[in-house]
Amino acid sequence: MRSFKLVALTTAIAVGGTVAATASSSAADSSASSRQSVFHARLTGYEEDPLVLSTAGSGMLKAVVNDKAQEISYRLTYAKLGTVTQSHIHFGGRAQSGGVSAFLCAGPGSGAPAGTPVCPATGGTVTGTIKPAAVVGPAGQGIAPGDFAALVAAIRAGKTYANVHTAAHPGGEIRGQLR
Ligand SMILES: [Cu+2]
Repeated sequence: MRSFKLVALTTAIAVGGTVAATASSSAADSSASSRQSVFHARLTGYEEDPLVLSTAGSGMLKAVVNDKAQEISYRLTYAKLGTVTQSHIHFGGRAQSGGVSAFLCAGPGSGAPAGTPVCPATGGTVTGTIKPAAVVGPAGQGIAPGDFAALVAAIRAGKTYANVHTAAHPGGEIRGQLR
C-alpha cells in the first residue's frame, strides 16, 4: 500500500510538472509572436447590414494568415442558401458595410481575379489562398489593390467580415465578422 501511494504521488508530480512546462512554453510562444494568425467567422443572416431577412442559411470561415509567405489560406463552408453568386472578405466593422477586399469564391461574371475558386451552388465547402495580387481593395477606403499588409492589419483589428451573396439576395445572405 505504501509503495502504491508513493507511485501515485510521483505520477501526480510528473503530470503537474508536464502541465507547468507546457504552460510556460506556450506563454513563450505567444510573447515571441503575439500576432494572431488563425481567424474564424460564423456566418448568419442576422449579421447582415442592413438586416433584411431571416434565412436558414449559415456558414463558417476559417482563415490562416501567413505573413512570411504573404498568403491567407482559407476554408469556407456554407449550407441552406439560395444560389450563391459570390463570396468576399469585406472591410468593415460589425453592423457596418464596406467594400470588397478579396474574393473567397465566385460565379461567372463576378469580375473575380483569375484563380478564384468557384462557389458551391447552394451549399458545400470551398478552399483557397489569397495572395497579394488577389487583394482588390477597397481603394476608396484606403486599401489599395495588392496591399496585403493593409488587409491583414484590418483582419487583426477585427474590422473585416465575410459575406456570401446569393441570386435572391445580391447584397448578401449570410455574413460574419472575422475574429
Ligand atoms: Cu461581398
